[in-house]
Amino acid sequence: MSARTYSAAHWGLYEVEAGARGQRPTLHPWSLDPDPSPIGLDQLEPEVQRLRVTRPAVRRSWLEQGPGAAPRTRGCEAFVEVDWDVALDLVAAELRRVRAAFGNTAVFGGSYGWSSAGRFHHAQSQVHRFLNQWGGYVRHVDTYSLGAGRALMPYIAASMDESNASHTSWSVLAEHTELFVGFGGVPVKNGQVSPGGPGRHRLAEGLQRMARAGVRFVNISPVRDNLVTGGEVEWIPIRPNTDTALMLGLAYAIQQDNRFDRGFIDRCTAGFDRFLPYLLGDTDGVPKTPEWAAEITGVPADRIGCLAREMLSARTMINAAWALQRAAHGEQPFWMLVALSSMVGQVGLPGGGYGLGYGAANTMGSSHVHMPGPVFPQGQNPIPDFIPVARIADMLLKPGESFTYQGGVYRYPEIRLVYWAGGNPFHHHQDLNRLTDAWSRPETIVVHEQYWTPTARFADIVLPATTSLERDDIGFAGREGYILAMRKAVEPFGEARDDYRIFADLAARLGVADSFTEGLDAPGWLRRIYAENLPRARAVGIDLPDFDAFWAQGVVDLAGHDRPIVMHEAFRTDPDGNRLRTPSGKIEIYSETIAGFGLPDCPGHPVWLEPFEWLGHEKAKAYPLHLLSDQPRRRLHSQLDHSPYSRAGKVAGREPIYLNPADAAARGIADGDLVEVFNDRGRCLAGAIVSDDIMTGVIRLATGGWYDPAPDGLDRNANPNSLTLDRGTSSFAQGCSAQTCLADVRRFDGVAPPIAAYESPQIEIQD
Ligand SMILES: Nc1nc2c(c(=O)[nH]1)N[C@H]1C(S)=C(S)[C@@H](COP(=O)(O)OP(=O)(O)OC[C@H]3O[C@@H](n4cnc5c(=O)[nH]c(N)nc54)[C@H](O)[C@@H]3O)O[C@H]1N2
Ligand SMILES: Nc1nc2c(c(=O)[nH]1)N[C@H]1C(S)=C(S)[C@@H](COP(=O)(O)OP(=O)(O)OC[C@H]3O[C@@H](n4cnc5c(=O)[nH]c(N)nc54)[C@H](O)[C@@H]3O)O[C@H]1N2
Ligand SMILES: [Mo]
Repeated sequence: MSARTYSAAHWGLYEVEAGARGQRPTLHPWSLDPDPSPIGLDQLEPEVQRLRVTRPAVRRSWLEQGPGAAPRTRGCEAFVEVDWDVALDLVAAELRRVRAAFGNTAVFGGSYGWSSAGRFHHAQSQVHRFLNQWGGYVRHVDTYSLGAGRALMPYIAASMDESNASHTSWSVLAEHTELFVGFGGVPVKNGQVSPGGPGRHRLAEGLQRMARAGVRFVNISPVRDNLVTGGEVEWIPIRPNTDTALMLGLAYAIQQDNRFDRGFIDRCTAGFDRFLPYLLGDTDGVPKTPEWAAEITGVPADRIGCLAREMLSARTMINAAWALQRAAHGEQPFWMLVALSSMVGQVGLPGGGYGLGYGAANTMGSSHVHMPGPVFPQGQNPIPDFIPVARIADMLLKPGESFTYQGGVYRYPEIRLVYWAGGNPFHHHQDLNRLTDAWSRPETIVVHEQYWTPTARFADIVLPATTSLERDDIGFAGREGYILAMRKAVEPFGEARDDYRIFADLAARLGVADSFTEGLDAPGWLRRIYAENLPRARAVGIDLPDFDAFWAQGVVDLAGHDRPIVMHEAFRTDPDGNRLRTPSGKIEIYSETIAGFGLPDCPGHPVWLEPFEWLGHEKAKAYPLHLLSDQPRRRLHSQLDHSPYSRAGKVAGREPIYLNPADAAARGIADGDLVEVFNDRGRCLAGAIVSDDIMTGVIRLATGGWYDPAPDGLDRNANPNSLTLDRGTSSFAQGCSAQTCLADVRRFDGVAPPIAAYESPQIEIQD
């Protein structure tokens, strides 16, 4: 067998076996990974490469008539291929023009997206560093993943970065937990992924080990199949977006129980007595009893009361999926979860307390050491303007208007040029019809892409980027227990170039080459960022080999440094000596700071607020199904949707939509039918899977099907964001509310329209 080299993707590490003469290499999962993901093993297949962007391409009207020409034809007009020098000259000239006329605040470079694994060729870091050296840009804050959570949690207990890195290890849960209560399950499909690349996939085994140890599982969720342990799991269906009400009902029952002990509350939390009158109904006349919660959530009151008692009498871990906070008032379920588990009183004990995202990625529950990794420095952005990431359409549609964020009031800048590298907003943003409208406002849109994604098609200038298999890099991910020499496995496709080289060439044209490159080429940067990490690793007790030894070795396995952890253990032991980084140093059940912002949609303690739309809403009469758009099992977001592995999961040629037999029967829909999902925001097609694993009144369509709008507005493919709501979680965090969406489904009886998204756009040769 020939020597293998390594590469990484967000869904795992690969051993790359060189092909025989002229043949492409074969990707094998890392041999030490006990449960590798199949996602991406086929990425070198011709079916995948077929959709690569081969050469720089410019939208015809833009090329012929200049910036701002016919912006509404974006997404449907032909592209003209040009030479690299022509393309780079056009981009440089346009950046210069926009800056001279409108300043750097007219450039949006937020460029949200996961791009690919690798610490140096990280597209967002590349674009941000480039724009920073050139005078700055309008940036984004927070993420689509955790918009509400990231803004809220530093006030309540710990930042999401700190929390993600410090979840109690699976081994501790197996040993100590007696009852695991999951809001939104613990989906093993999501554990395939971690940002930068999982080393050993541990989620399925973590759950199975707990089941074998006799842990009792309760899954409070609109779907059943997102918590599979190999053992018994009690499923409690709940109306989507009502978890906060259920948690309040549980808290009420706990407060009434004579075993409720205020010891932990008094020692380790702040503000319980400001919250209690609300819980009891003294402030609003509505006691948050189990009966009250049952009415809202659909969960029987006696089951709520009973579960509260069970929580008090067992070592209990209470977990919430991140999806709960990607919804209207998404701050509340996370805040209330922390309040509820504080009342149970086991925070900081082995196997007890709360989890925010077991099952959101492979990261949570790791026992691997917390080592900082190599970073490509982004430099300083002199421009103060920003948006909460999911407010992009608002920004483009409402220049000059104000928005609120974490108690401040800010203004949307007027954007003339959008620069995107490593993301797919026509996958990830809500209400794509609204985004299409907003996207027609800027004069120029530049996109670096590997594939002809919907966002590439909606650009004016598309520059072809290499994939991680086409370049050397350093692989690393937080608490994944390795550092990896990612070796180039194949030559770049067509004329694709590394994002770094593209930006270095642009920087040269704009007179900022020296500050962008600091005189280093890509191999020089790999050595530098690796070397800069050595002392940081040493500070946490890890002696890494020097760069040459590392590069020759391929993989440095850090599993020898494993040490299981218990979240908040030190804090619980000595809350004064180990203060949290909240204003009070304690868990804040009431936050003076947030209360001080005076926001009715995010007051000073957790509350139940009606979602913008839900099954209890008037609007449910017209659109009686709640649409959940969860993460796809066969992809990472939209990446590789055109791959054979992703397409093997399609039904009627589209992404599957799950619906309950009763909802299907009422609509004459059978398993395997092509269906149309619709509401007053949009329409898309999908393939029906009729299943008892989803409660009545709820439908589920995973994200990532490549958006394919027909002229009449129908998304011929199946992107749920054709229908979702584009509204901030609250005036506090402004996170995305993707999971707050009513819709309906009907059988599609016409001739199924062909999907254009899996074909390259029309490309012309310059004449
Ligand atoms: N309705 C709904 N919408 C959602 C969600 C939801 O739950 N429901 N979830 C949201 C969440 S949590 C997230 S994180 C977002 C994800 O949204 P994105 O991160 O935007 O999705 P990806 O498909 O990963 O897009 C990454 C893009 O980068 C490109 N790329 C990869 N490597 C490179 C590179 O080296 N250089 C360049 N130039 N490009 C590269 C890929 O081809 C791909 O098109 O979606 C959000 N959208
Ligand atoms: N295979 C794969 N894995 C991924 C990703 C991917 O694209 N593909 N994306 C990664 C990314 S970027 C992120 S941010 C994480 C996201 O991680 P999560 O947000 O946790 O993942 P989701 O799959 O969107 O949702 C988890 C579960 O929450 C349930 N749910 C939704 N709304 C509600 C509700 O109101 N109440 C209750 N009780 N349950 C609800 C859904 O049914 C779903 O099963 O996943 C990561 N993992
Ligand atoms: Mo995410």
